[in-house]
Amino acid sequence: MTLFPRARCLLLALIATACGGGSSDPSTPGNTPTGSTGDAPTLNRTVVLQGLSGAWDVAIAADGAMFFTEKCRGLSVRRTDGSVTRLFGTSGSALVAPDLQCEGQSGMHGVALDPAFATNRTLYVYMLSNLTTSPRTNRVVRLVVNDGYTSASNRTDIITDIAYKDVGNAVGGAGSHSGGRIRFGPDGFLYVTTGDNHNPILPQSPTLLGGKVLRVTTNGAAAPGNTPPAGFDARIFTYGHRNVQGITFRPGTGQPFSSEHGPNHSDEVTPLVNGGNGGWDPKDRPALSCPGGYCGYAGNPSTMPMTDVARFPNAMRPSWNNDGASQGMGPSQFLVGPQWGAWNGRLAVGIMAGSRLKILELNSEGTATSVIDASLPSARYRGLTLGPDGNLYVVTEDEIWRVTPSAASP
Ligand SMILES: [Ca+2]
Repeated sequence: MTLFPRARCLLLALIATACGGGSSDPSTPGNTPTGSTGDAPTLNRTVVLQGLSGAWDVAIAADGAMFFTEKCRGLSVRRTDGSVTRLFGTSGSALVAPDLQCEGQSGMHGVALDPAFATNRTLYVYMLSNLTTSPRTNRVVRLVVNDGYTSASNRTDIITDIAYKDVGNAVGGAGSHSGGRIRFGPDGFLYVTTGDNHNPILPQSPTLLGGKVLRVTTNGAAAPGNTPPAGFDARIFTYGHRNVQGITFRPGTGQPFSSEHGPNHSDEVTPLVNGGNGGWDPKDRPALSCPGGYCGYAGNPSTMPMTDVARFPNAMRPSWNNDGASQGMGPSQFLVGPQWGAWNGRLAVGIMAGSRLKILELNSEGTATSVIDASLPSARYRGLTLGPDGNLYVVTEDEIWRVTPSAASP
């Protein structure tokens, strides 16, 4: 492992494509291992869309059509000729969703294409809806888009009971911690990430769907093979999460990895295990002062850990946490294909408040052994998707980029 002093790193940034972060032992919580820079691919960035408002996620069809969401507007599509149609959302959309709500962190979030999209034209979005009141809920909605990408139809709400923070309180406003990334795994099932709503009981609740990763069929039913503990909702794949903003699948093994915010410390990337507990439990901490009973912001990595191995000795261990501080970890996406050179198989993680893209090298257990910053502009890295063209699509608040790699010469 090569360590570069900061000044040299800045200089090298002019000619190389990535620079190392911190240093020291990756096995020690709070430390960031440093990667080498010499074998990174060259990254060419194209701004595909700009002037967006609260852009959140993107999905690319095999023919190049680009679906994207904006939190307070809904789902749109950019055709390959560059023209854009608002498909599903607020007034002005081809299919209006009068129940779509936009509040705090919540609104229209993830978008995913059905594995058979090319033939069934089916896709899915995650959104806050007021169809269920007191409290409102987050939903997963299935849609069909026509061949010309000009209209959406056949709305079917396949999950209607994902917890939502309906009322603000001392620790945050309504709409906080809604999760919202949706991705199909290589097993053909839809993984749905949710958040804890600042509700102390949600992450460890066996029946409430906040603070979870769900694994469901295209009808929203529990996927066969889920193994949550007895008494749990059968749609639950993993539980004990805080606010999962990213999920991606390791090439080769297909293991899902999550990425989620920490409470002012300990953003986490976690290799998920079917039925596993992420170890987040922000309740019943008598030593802490917990407004509304939510201890999530009250402690430190020892007194309010993101992964409480004292309470839950078998909790899933994170493969990496972010410097002991929270910098707003958002989406994650494995990079796949020879065009990525030495980064083929590495994990890209978007950092929002920290405004950068991290590239993690993982060992066979999924533990990060190298972490570097990609040489890309500062931005809120809100969404990441690998397109069928092998390029990385990046969603910031107001733009979508296509990042095309060129592998370094051997
Ligand atoms: Ca955890």
